Amino acid sequence: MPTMHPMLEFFLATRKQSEKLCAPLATEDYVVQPIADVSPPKWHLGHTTWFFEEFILKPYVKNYKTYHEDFSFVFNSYYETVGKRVVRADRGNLSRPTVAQIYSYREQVTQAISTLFDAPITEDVAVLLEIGIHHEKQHQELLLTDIKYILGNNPLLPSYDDKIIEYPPDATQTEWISIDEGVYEIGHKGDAFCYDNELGRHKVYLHDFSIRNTLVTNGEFLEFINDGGYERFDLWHAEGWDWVTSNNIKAPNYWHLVADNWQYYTLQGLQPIQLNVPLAHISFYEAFAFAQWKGLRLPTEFEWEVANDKLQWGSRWEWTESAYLPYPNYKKADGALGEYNGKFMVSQKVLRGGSIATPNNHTRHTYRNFFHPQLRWQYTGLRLAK
Ligand code: AVJ
Ligand code: FE
Repeated sequence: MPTMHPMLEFFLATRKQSEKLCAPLATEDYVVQPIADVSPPKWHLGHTTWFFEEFILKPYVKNYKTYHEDFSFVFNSYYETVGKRVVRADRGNLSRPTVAQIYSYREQVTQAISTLFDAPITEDVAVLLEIGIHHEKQHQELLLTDIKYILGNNPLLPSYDDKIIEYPPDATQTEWISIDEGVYEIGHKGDAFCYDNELGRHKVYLHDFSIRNTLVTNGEFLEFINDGGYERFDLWHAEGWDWVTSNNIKAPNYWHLVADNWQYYTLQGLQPIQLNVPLAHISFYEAFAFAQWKGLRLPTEFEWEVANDKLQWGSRWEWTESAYLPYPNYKKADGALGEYNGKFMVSQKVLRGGSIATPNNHTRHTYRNFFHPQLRWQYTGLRLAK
């Protein structure tokens, strides 16, 4: 029997994993969109499929028959190059196409991509396939965090799956790592896959700094809460303080005060908070205010990348002090895929690391995640620097 092409194997495993993440869901869970940032699980399943259909099957397969003419309108996320689309906040109104239709769409597209491997695949197709697979992996993280938001905002706080460990304790003792001033190289090196926003390796000068090897824990953040951190305007940015007061923020997302004790919604349902585990679900504003309260600061994305091999990381996306900007030699790709990352390089913060929701081998020490500062439905935490 001939062995399977490694890229086909990677593709099929990735397709399967998205469906596995949805296996614990009831049909009703697939449909709702509690806030605009959270997409219905069925939309993720369709959108990741559309990506392969739009960017590979339509342009490269002669006589490919599109699954449904409306699906580009329904599942295009933000590609102006491709055309009109459902506004993001309306994704929860898509009771049609049905979940069953979307699974059948997945099947047709998975099959059509597999068929491409009957002949040697071209370099163009290989490049697009690699992006498509990594794209689906990014959506697997969003799928899980969106599922958590959907179930965690259902008044019954249902559990999703008992096996996921969302709050793994750090394996090491807390220490401060000192790094000497100097000129360091930043950015991706080598032939392995990375996104365009990591490219353009370049030099950055850093002053002497220290960075903690471990993440800030729930216990440490609880001290901030108990010390009135959410009531002290002096710790916050003006924007952050407006956010706290207008949204009546008193704790990280998913924290509930139950009979004077803090509990949090987890994928296993409501549980008492554990103190010695990395904090999650905070905004950039909260990360900053906490560091202010400590008399310390957040690392920049460059400090994080340079110190990376001495850090315990990977369970949380870590807010950095860095704005999400292009590297000096950043080049946008031509066409629709130029819209993938580049057009978001304004008004967002860089997060480094990864999270318990990140698929295996998906992140790396040069990976740049990015979100607006008020968002906290991802597994966002923080690390201190000075
Ligand atoms: C890198 C997580 C900010 O959520 O838009 C998904 C990932 N890019 N489809 C996002 C992404 C294209 C992206 N983040
Ligand atoms: Fe996407």
